[in-house]
Amino acid sequence: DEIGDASKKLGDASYNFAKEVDWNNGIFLQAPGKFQPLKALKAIDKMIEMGAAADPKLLKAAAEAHHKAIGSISGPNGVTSRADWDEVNAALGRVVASVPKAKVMAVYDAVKDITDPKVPAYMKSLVNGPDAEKAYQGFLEFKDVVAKNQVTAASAPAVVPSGDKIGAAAKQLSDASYPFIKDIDWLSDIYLKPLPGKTAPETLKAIDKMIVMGAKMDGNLLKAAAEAHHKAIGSVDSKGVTSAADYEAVNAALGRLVASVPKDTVMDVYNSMAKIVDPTVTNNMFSKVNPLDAVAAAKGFYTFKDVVQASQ
Ligand code: DGD
Ligand code: CLA
Ligand code: CLA
Ligand code: PID
Ligand code: PID
Ligand code: PID
Ligand code: PID
Ligand code: PID
Repeated sequence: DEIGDASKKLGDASYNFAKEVDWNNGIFLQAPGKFQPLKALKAIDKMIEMGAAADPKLLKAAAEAHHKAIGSISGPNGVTSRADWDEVNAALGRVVASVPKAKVMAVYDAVKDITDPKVPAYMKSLVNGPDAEKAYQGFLEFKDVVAKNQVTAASAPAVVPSGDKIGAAAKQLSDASYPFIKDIDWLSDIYLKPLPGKTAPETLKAIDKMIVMGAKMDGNLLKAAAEAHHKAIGSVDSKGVTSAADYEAVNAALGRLVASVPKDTVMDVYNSMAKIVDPTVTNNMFSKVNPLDAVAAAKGFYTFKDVVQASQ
C-alpha cells in the first residue's frame, strides 16, 4: 500500500536519527515539563479516544510490529533493525489513517499543552542536529501520504456485552475494592519513578509480554475497555478518583478482556512483571493505604479471577 511504500522513504530519512537516539535513557520516563497529573490525564484521555476510534485490526498489527521490532534490537542504544523500524512506522501510519484527523490533532494539542517548549530542542541536542532535521522532513512527507489515505469517520463503537457472569462478578469486586481505590493517591508522581535496580532492557522484556497479550485480545472488547476508561476519566473528582459506577464498568470491561486471551498469555505478563518489581515497591504501596481496605480488595480480586478463568 501507499503508506507501506512511504514508510521506506521515511526510513531512508530517519534511520540515522533512530540509531543516534539513546533509547535506554531514563529521561523518557519523566514528565515532559512541569508535573501536572490531571492535565496529563486529559492528554492520555485523548489518546484513549483515538485508540477507541482506530481500526482494531490495524492496532493489532501495530502491536505485532512492535513485538517483532523488540526482537531485532541491537547495540547499546537499543535500536531496532532498519526493516523493523520501517514496519513500525508503516503500521502506526495505518493506525493514524484509520482515525479522523481531528482526533489525531486533539492528541497533538493536548500533549503540546503538557510539554515544556524547550523539550524538542533538548532532545535534538542529544543527537546529530542535521540528522534530526532530515528525519523531521521525512515525517512531513510521510504525513501527507497518511492524510491522503485517512478516513473521515471513526470506526463503529464497541458492542458492550451485558447480563454475563463477568459483569455480575465485577459488581462484587467493585463493592469490595472501591474503599481501597479511594485510599490511593492517584495524583502522586511516584508512578513515574524508575523501578529500583532495573535497566531499560530488563523492563522492556516485561512490556513486550503486555504487547503480545494486547495483540491477542479481542478487538471489540479492547475497544469497549478503552471506551469505559474514557467514560471513567469523565467522572473523576479533584483527587483523580472515578465514580463507583464507572469503576465497576472498567472492572467488567477488563475482566472480559482478560478472558479473551489464553491463561498462559496472562501469566506471562504476571511472571515477567514479578521479576522486575522488587517487594519493596509493593510494601511501599501497601504502607500508604488502609491495610483492611487493601486486604478486602485483594480478596475480591481473587474471587473475581475464578469467574474470569471460567469463561476464558
Ligand atoms: C517534537 C515532539 C516530540 C517531543 C516529545 C514529547 C512528548 C512526550 C510525551 C509525553 C506522554 C504523556 C504520557 C504518556 C504515558 C505515560 C504513562 C505513565 O519534538 C512541536 C511543538 C510541540 C511539541 C510537543 C508536542 C508533541 C506531540 C507529539 C505527539 C504526541 C504523541 C504522543 C506520545 C505519547 C506516547 C505514545 C504512546 O511540534 O516536535 C518537534 C516540533 O515541536 C518542532 O516544531 C515544528 C513546528 O511544529 C513546525 O510547524 C515547523 O516549524 C517545524 O520545520 C520546523 O518545527 C522547519 C521547516 O518548516 C520544515 O520544512 C523542515 O525543513 C524542518 O524545519 C527541518 O528541520
Ligand atoms: Mg510508541 C509514539 C516510544 C510502543 C503506539 N512511541 C511514540 C513516541 C516514542 C515512542 C518514540 C512518543 C514520543 C515522541 O513523540 O517522540 N513506543 C515507544 C517505545 C515503545 C513503544 C519505546 C516500546 C516498545 N507505541 C508502542 C506500542 C504502540 C505504540 C506497543 C501501540 C501499537 N507510539 C504509538 C503511537 C505513537 C507512538 C500511535 C505516536 O504518535 C508517538 C510518535 O512517534 O509521535 C510522533 C518523537 C518520535 C520519535 C522519535 C519516533 C520517530 C518519529 C519520526 C518517524 C521521525 C522523527 C521526527 C522528529 C525528529 C521528531 C518528531 C516530531 C513530531 C512532532 C512528529
Ligand atoms: Mg490500566 C492495570 C492504571 C488506562 C488496561 N491500570 C492497571 C494497574 C493500574 C492502572 C492501577 C497497574 C498497576 C497495578 O497492578 O496496580 N490504567 C491506569 C490508569 C489509566 C489506565 C491510571 C489511565 C486512564 N488501562 C488503561 C487503558 C487500558 C488499560 C486505557 C486499555 C483498555 N490496565 C489495563 C489492564 C490492566 C491494567 C489490562 C491490568 O491488568 C492492571 C491491573 O489492575 O492489574 C491488577 C494494582 C491495581 C489496582 C490498584 C487497581 C485494580 C484493583 C483490583 C481490581 C483490586 C485490588 C487487588 C490488590 C489489592 C492489588 C493487586 C494485586 C495483584 C497481584 C493483582
Ligand atoms: C503544525 C503546524 C503546521 C504544519 C504541521 C503541523 C503539525 C501537526 C502535527 C504533528 C500533528 C501531529 C500529530 C501526532 C499525533 C500522535 C498521536 C498519538 C497517539 C497515541 C495513542 C496511544 C495509545 C493507545 C494505544 C491504543 C489503545 C489506547 C492507548 C485501545 C482500543 C503544528 C506540520 C501540519 C504526532 C493513540 C495505541 C495502545 C491510549 O500542524 O504549519 O507534528 O504531529 O493505550 O486503544 O486499546
Ligand atoms: C498530521 C497533520 C494532519 C494530518 C495527519 C497528521 C499525521 C500524524 C501522524 C502520522 C502521526 C504519526 C506517527 C508516527 C509515529 C512513529 C513512531 C515510531 C516509533 C518507532 C519506535 C521503534 C522502536 C524501538 C522498539 C523499542 C525500543 C526502541 C526502538 C527501547 C527501550 C501531522 C495525517 C492527521 C508514524 C519506537 C519498539 C524496539 C527504537 O497529523 O494535518 O502520519 O504518523 O528499538 O525501546 O529499547
Ligand atoms: C526541533 C527544531 C525543529 C526541527 C526538529 C526539532 C527536533 C525535535 C526532536 C528531536 C524531538 C525528538 C524526540 C525524541 C523522542 C524520543 C522518545 C523516546 C521514548 C522512549 C521510551 C523508552 C522507554 C522506557 C521503557 C519502559 C521503562 C521506561 C523507559 C519503566 C517503568 C528542536 C528536528 C523537528 C528523540 C519511552 C520502554 C523501557 C524510559 O524540533 O526546527 O531531535 O528528537 O526506560 O519503564 O522503567
Ligand atoms: C499465584 C499463586 C497461586 C495463586 C494465584 C496466583 C496469582 C496469579 C496472578 C495474579 C496472575 C495475575 C495476572 C495479572 C495480569 C495483568 C495483565 C495486564 C496486561 C496489560 C496489558 C496492557 C496493554 C496494552 C493495551 C493494548 C495494546 C497493547 C498495550 C493493542 C492491540 C501467583 C492467585 C493463582 C494481574 C496487555 C491494553 C492498551 C501494551 O498464581 O498459588 O495475581 O495476577 O498497550 O494492544 O493496542
Ligand atoms: C489469574 C490467575 C490465572 C487465571 C487468570 C488470572 C486473572 C487475571 C486478571 C483478572 C487480571 C485482571 C485485571 C483487572 C484489573 C482491573 C483494574 C482496574 C482499574 C481501574 C482503574 C480506574 C480508574 C481511574 C481512571 C484514571 C484515574 C484513576 C481512577 C488518575 C491519574 C489471576 C484468569 C488468567 C480486572 C484504574 C481510569 C479514571 C481510579 O490470572 O490462573 O481476572 O482481572 O479514577 O487516574 O486520576
